[in-house]
Amino acid sequence: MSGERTDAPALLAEARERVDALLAAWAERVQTIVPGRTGEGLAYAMNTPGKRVRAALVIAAYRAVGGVSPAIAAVAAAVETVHTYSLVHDDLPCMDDDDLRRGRPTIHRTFDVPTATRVGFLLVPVAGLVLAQAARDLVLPAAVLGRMGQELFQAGGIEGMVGGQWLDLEAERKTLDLDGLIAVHRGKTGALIRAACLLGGIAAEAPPSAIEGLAGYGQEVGLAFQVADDVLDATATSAQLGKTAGRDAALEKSTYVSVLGVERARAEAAALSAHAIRHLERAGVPVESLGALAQYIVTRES
Ligand code: GRG
Repeated sequence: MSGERTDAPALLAEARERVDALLAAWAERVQTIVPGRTGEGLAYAMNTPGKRVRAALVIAAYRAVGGVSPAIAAVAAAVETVHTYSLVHDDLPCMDDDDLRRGRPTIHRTFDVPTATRVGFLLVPVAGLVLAQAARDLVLPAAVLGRMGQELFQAGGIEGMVGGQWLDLEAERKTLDLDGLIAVHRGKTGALIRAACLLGGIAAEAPPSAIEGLAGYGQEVGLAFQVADDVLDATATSAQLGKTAGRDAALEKSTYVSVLGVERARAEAAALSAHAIRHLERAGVPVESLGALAQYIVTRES
C-alpha cells in the first residue's frame, strides 16, 4: 500500500499496536473457557509486551509480495502466540530457570510451575485457533490455511524450535563447535522466524519464486537474530533486555560469543543480514521493509 512507512521503528510500532490488540481480545476469550488461575496465567502471558519482531516480519513479508489486507495482523498474532508459549516454557526451572521476561516476573514466578506449564501447553492450540480465524478474516482457501499451519507447527516442533531447544539443553556445560551451534540456533530461534516470513508470503498467495526468496531471507535473519541475542546477553543489562542478562554464561552455554568473541559474533550477524537481503534481491522481492527489519535484528536499534 502506498504511503506506508517502511522503517523498522514504524513497522514494529504498527505490529505491536495491531497484534497486541488482537492478543488482548483472545486473552479475554480464553479466560471465559479456561477457568481459574490457569486462565489468568494464559491472559497474563498473552498480554506480556514483546517487541513483536516476528509479527512485523509476517506483515512486512506479506506486503512485500503484494498483500494488502490489514487482517494479516491475525496471522502475525498466531506466530507470536507460538513464540510466547516457547518463552513461558523456556523460563521454567527445568529449562533456563529465569525470573524475568519482557520486563516482568516470569509466569511461574507470578503464578507457579504447574500453572506456567499448563499455560505454555494451552498456548499451542490457542495459536491454532488464532491462525484459523486469521484465514477466515483474510478469506483464504482451506489449502492456504493448511499450508500456513504446516509451516508454523513444523517450525515449532521437533524439526525446528523444540528440536533446537532440546539440543540446547543437552549442550549445557559442553563445548559446541560452530556447526553444532548453528544447528541449535537455526532450530530454537531461526525456524519460527523463517516461518513468520513464509506465512506472510503464503497468506499473500505469492508465487513459488517469491516464497523461496522469503524462506531464504527468513533462514538467514533467523540465525542472525540468535547471534545478536547471544551478543546482547553478554553485553547488555537486564533492564535493557527485560530479561536476565548474562544467563548464557551462568548456564555455561556455548554461544556465538563464547565461540567467536563479541566482535566476530557481531560481524557474523551483520554478514547473515546481508545474505538475507540478497535472497530477496535474487527472487525479485522488494527489500525496503524487510531490509530495515534485517538491519534492526542485528543492531536492535530502532
Ligand atoms: C520440550 C525441549 C522442549 C522445548 C520446548 C521452550 C521451547 C520449546 C523452546 C525455546 C525456544 C526459545 C525461547 C528460543 C529463544 C528465542 C529468543 C531469542 C527469544 C527472545 O525473542 P525476542 O527478543 O523476545 O523477540 P520478545 O520478548 O521481544 O518477544
